[in-house]
Amino acid sequence: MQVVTTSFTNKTTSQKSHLRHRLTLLVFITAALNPIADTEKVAFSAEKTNPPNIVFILADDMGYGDLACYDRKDIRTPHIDRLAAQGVRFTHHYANGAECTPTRTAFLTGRYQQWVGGLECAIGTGNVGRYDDAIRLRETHDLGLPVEEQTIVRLLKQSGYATAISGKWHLGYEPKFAPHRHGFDKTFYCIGGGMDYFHYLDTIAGYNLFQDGQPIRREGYFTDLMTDEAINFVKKQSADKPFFLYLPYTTPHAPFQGPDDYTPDPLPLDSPLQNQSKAPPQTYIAMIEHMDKRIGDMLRVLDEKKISNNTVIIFASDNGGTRSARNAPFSGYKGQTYEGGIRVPAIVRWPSVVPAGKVSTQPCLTFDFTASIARIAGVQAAKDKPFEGIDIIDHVARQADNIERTLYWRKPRGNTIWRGLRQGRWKYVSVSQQDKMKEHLFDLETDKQEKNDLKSNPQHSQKFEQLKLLFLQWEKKTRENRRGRPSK
Ligand SMILES: [Ca+2]
Repeated sequence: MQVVTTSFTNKTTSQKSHLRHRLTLLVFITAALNPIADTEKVAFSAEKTNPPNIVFILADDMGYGDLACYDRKDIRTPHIDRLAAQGVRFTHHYANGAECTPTRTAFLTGRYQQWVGGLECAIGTGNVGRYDDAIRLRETHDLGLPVEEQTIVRLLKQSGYATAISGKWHLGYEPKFAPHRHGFDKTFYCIGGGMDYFHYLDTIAGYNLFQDGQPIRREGYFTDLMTDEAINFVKKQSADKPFFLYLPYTTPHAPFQGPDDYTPDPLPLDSPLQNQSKAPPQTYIAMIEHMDKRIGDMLRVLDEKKISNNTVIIFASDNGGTRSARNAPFSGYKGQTYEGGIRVPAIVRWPSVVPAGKVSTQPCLTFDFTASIARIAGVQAAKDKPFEGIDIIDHVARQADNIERTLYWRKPRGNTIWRGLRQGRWKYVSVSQQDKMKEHLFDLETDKQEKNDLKSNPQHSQKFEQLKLLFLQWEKKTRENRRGRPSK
């Protein structure tokens, strides 16, 4: 029987020893009284000497229906599927943002990305994707995640975790935003939103591969390089110190290059493979299958080190899929607040705490994992920057009933602003372009595809007005303190 912590606090050696005896006793008593109580009931009454390791794996632009365990028939993802079989798979999980940067901001800060300012849409090279706040911040070289922001990584490091990122950063090009300034002990990353997988150049031919803020030369397919770095980090960890590994893959983000698609010269900037909407289907599949294979290598290392039972693995995607993805059964794409742009796969495996083979229908967001990680590690947010998510891992570990929540999305890009709000079965969606605005009310329970707009239906017009008002109140609240706003 495995027993794990849910309320770790720093303990002295004698306290740990005492706890170990208490724990052993508790396990035997519980097992004797109830032979089937081998998971959540025991788990949440016991403590363990060490908090678990945490691995957060993020796919990039993976659609809701892009994995075999999410019903994609033409792809093989046995290792991610195994995580789902051994843990909980979420069917109502959402990315905090409809694009890369915002979701990463929300995950690391544990709060709506809107509070930070400038990071509500992907940071692009040149002026790609910018909007008012982001343009102002770029002009003063302030477009990125400021080191003054609270991150879960720094909190984990301060509490004794070894911390590493291997993968995609995308939270600022300026050196002052580099991940080693945010609490990561070890860093290996591509700095931008998408790059040639073999030559590490982005769409303006900027060099993207970095370590601790410095460009670094490597050879190989980026999915392999980052997994190898991560595996080396895990192999070096000692049993007496927990680790947090942030593993944000660039897969299956454009450009579309599989592991066997090496070319001596960099991909031309006008190559059709740079177009995120037009992936050759077999290349797209090869990219995901290779990521899955390498995740399998990581899982094997955890097994070899005999730490799988004490390692929480979280897998999610940073936003909905592009037109190259399978977003079924939803409509809409990356960048939009229709379900296809924000609802994504998510899986948690934590043997003996999180029940195996379960499916959760609890609506949840990326930053719920931040709240869970904080609780698991016994760290707390500053009073003036509380985490805004719920402890979703505790929720599924307890097999608690679904709770009603109100979830918000907002994504400006140029002059276009996408808005979204979900409350229970109801969804408010709007998109505005300067003075033009389209608004909708959908009932997700009967209309997953968001095709049947109910805002003008007299039976539901009150619900529409109520959700719209809620959204406007939230928008106003988050807008007032944002960086990048003109001073009053
Ligand atoms: Ca993305």
